[in-house]
Amino acid sequence: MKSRKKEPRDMRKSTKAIHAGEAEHSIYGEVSVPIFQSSSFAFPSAADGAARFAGEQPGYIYTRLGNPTVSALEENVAALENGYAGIATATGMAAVSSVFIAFLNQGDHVVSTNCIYGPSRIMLEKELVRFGVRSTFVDSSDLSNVERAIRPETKLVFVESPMNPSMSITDLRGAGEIAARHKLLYVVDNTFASPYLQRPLELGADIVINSLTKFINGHTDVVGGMIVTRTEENHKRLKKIVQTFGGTMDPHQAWLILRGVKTLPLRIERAQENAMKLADFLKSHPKVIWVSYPGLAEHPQHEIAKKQMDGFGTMISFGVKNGLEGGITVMNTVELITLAVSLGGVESLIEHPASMTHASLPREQREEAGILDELVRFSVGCEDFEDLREDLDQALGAIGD
Ligand code: LCS
Repeated sequence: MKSRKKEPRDMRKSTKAIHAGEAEHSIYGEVSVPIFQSSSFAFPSAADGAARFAGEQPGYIYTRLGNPTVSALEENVAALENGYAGIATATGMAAVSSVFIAFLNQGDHVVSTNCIYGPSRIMLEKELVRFGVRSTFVDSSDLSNVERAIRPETKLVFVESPMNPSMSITDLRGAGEIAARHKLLYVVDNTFASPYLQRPLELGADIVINSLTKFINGHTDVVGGMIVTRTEENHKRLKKIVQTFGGTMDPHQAWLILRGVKTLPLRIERAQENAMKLADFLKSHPKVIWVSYPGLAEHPQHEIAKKQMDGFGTMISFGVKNGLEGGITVMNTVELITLAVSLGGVESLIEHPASMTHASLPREQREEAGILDELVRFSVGCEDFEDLREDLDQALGAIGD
């Protein structure tokens, strides 16, 4: 293959999604990055082996420590996020746990968004507390709550925006300014937007996490995670932790995700167009009480979303009449739209956070985070808008008056 003049970092984002990470030089001129399905890599000599272990010579050693197919995906997502480098992990949760393990010590304190993916909150609140790490959960859509929660022992600020599942937005640059003023590590979970729509590292984040299971892979067939840092120092620390604790990615998994990421821009553009039209449709539906979609002018953080995102995304939350019962009716009545957790795939999925993804949280915490019984979470896919509208309409029609 001819070497390209343009570095991936200098490409525009759709070009990055397709080309970043592809091998610059290949033996056979293969266009698709191959699956290097090998757990170990031979050294030309004992001296080369020693030099690779010492980090003095490039080259692979062992797949838990690094693999060419996995590296290609890491380069791709790091380019999309405009970061220093990426570290692929087995799942999104492996990315979240690796960041906490790498940077939190006994006695440290975390300030986190209160409306985050349920297991991320459980990790902080129930597991890391065993190691002496305390956390405070606040509504970070109001930055004064973040500022007020900071203590002398605070080490890290953890933000998810848009929030899962309320779709509230945090001013990412503003949160970054607070973190920087207090010299705190600022970590953003970018899963709900993806780097195609939002790049937290450009807004002051030190570290960005993505569950690749969602938009980046986009086909609801693989799990995976990625950590991208702004600095080499944080990258090195995290790399050591991920390699040592072992939550690394398999090459076949990486190859499938590389295949998915190439169409990230196309998928998001299409699904986002559907989402805007469906949010308008839901807003005027008699069985719907409220709709939370950042693209609606009445969304409380619509202006911030406009400023920090390149589009409003494909996730909609809405409240239906008759509370829990109404939500269950919708979920049992949809035909085309699939009742399943997860999000960001080509197919539309619907779920009920209070009884599914966020059921592990006590009711009081759920309600404080806006996760009401009536809340239905809708991941809009790439189907035809009219088919989705008809399906939603018949399912909402089944809710009693
Ligand atoms: N961060 C966010 C914001 C997520 O939504 C999820 C998964 C994760 C991290 C963890 O990623 P995983 O380990 O599953 O790759 N969210 C899910 C959800 O809302 N429904 O099903 C999974």
